[in-house]
Amino acid sequence: MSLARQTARSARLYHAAAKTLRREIDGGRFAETQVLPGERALCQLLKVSRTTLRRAIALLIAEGVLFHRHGAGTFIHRATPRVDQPFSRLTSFTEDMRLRGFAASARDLERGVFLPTPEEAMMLGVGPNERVLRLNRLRLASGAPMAIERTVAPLRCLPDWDTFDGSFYDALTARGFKPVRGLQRLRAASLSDADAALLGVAAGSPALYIQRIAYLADGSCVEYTRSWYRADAYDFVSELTLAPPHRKARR
Ligand code: 16G
Repeated sequence: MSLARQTARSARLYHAAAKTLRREIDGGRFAETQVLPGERALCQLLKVSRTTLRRAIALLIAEGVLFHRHGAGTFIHRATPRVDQPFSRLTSFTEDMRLRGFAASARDLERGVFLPTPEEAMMLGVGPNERVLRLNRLRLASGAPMAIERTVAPLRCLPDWDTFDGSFYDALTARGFKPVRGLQRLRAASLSDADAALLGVAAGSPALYIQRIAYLADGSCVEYTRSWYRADAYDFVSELTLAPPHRKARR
């Protein structure tokens, strides 16, 4: 192979490796840590040689995706996105993040089919013997952990619960179960040690705890979700209007 062709081939290889590594970072593969894994693990993951990996890393450092701290290793540059979230629109996490230019992703913490707890049955309006899907996920925006969502939904709305990927709302909509109305309440909470670790913040950090019940057009309930949003990443914003004036009752 001529020298020019060899150089072009190696450039293609490390650009492709850099692209894959960036996609993995955005998809949340290394969400729980800021330190990039060691060379050996990365070579295995990307199926490239050390030389290609080092060049890919150099490229991502030049692009500001990674940074090097002398003596400490290579780190992922992860500015926590700060998001203004309207409080009165029924949107999905994926949609919210897309609108703000972030790539939404999810990491399953638990996914399975269960009988509902009495609280879940009550919230969903299902009988104690109707099976429900339980879906607990860490939600990420361009690789940065933003929220933990614990969802239950009637299994009949998502019978292929074990194979769907990506947006829960998109999956429901594609199966004819589009959520069209929701009820939501929010309060302050502090994160448990385990949830704080998943979100990459100190134990006991504040969170916005949100409960959402969403309904289908026929009035039946399609999800009951409890979410813990990082308090340092979210501002919930709502529009205020004057209450309609009270009318005097006619005699
Ligand atoms: C939002 C909802 C959550 C819903 C999820 C679906 C809040 C507080 N919660 O995060 O109830 O299950 O979106 O997102 O807004 P997905 O379609 O991206 O999976």
